[in-house]
Amino acid sequence: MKKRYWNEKCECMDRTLLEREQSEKLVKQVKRMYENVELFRKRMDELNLKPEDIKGKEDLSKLPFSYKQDLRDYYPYGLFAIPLKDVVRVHASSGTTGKQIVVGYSKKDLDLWSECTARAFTAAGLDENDFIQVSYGYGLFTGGLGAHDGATKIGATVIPTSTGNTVRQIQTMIDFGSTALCSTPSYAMYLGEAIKEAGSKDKLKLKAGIFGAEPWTEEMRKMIEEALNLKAYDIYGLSEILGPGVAYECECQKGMHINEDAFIAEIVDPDTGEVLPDGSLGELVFTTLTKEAFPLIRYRTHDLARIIKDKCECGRTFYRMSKPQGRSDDMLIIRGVNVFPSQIEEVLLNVSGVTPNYLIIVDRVNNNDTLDVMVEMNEDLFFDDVKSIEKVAKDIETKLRSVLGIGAKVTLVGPKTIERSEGKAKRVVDKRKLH
Ligand code: DLL
Repeated sequence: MKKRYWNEKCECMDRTLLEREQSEKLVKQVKRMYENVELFRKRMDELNLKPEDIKGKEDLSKLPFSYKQDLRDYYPYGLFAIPLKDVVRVHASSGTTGKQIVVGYSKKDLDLWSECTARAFTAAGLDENDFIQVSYGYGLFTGGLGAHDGATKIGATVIPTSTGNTVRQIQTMIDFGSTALCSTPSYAMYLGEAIKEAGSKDKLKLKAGIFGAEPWTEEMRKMIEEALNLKAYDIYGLSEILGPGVAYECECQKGMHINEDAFIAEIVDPDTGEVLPDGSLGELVFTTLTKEAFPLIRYRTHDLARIIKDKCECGRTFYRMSKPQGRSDDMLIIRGVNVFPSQIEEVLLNVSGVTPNYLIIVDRVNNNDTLDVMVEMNEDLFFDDVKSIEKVAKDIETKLRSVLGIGAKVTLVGPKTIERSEGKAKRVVDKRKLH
């Protein structure tokens, strides 16, 4: 029978037991960090807190938050909790703004990481018979090597293509018989377009795709599934906490199970930091329970999501997180109104004649914010008459106004004119920052 779980004992553990274990791990982690991480000790002292004051999970909210800025201030190794000789790997992330940050892993941390991604692959129905093509970037970005080690752990054959060279990616996929693809959802869309153009969809053997590293909608899932003829699974993670594999989707696809034996998730109000009631949408905060080299307590991710505590039909007892609905720091304030790129994407995905390739351009003209959205037409609309094209543009403008509450100017552009990304897609140009 096909294996449904990579680690049933852990993934389906009785919650009382799981939470007791989380508490025990938290107590140890706090003590270890107090002894070894200067910034953490300083923050605890400022709050008049001693490690002994933390007796379990129930005391979590007493602990200080940690922030991306801390990683910048203590760059490169100032937050590492073990001697550098025991660090066996570093990864880095630059994000779209600011100085890069560095994170590190001990041997045990790498084991934990591959354990987490192995669970994700197994949940997507993959095993040692599969050929997993890893088209996330290899290098300092955690996507490539993170997926690679998990795929190796389940005994699958890894095809480490990394990003780029789309023609060769597709050739490899066909010739080597890839049964699974790991990439950003935007690159999966791009591969889908190229495959359609080459007329090679029926040569594919793909059955599953494990996509993450950027926000994507349910509508995009359908498009990718159709273009690549596979079932698309979401995977979540961030360099600071682990990389891919912090949370993963099971076959029910109603949120991503958080690897709670290794991480505790909380949802807080992004402005006040207050822990929000169950089911609220707010900022995800993670605490690592067992990581050795680079542990973090109450790390503010800026990702906006909900925690789902209902029982999942798959049998896993780990709580789930909803798809992140954007980042609190991605929010654009346009003429005083809060706008998330994901709101615009959702509107576009529900209009026929256009593709989800778009660019949001925000500027300030005569002290007034302007919002322009460039959207690519599909071939059908492109060859239609001007009147039909204008009608679609007006239709999108009306829908955007009703969803966002402010007006936007929509320009429809020809197919394939908006630059494609092989990694995370760049959807927003905020020219106000350049003035
Ligand atoms: O993107 C790690 C990763 C690689 C995850 C491959 C999944 C697959 P960073 O470059 O540090 O790490 O970026 C982390 O990306 O805080 C989210 O804002 C976003 N993100 C990651 N996964 C998802 C997802 C990797 N499934 C940041 N849905 C996070 C939405 C995601 N956003």
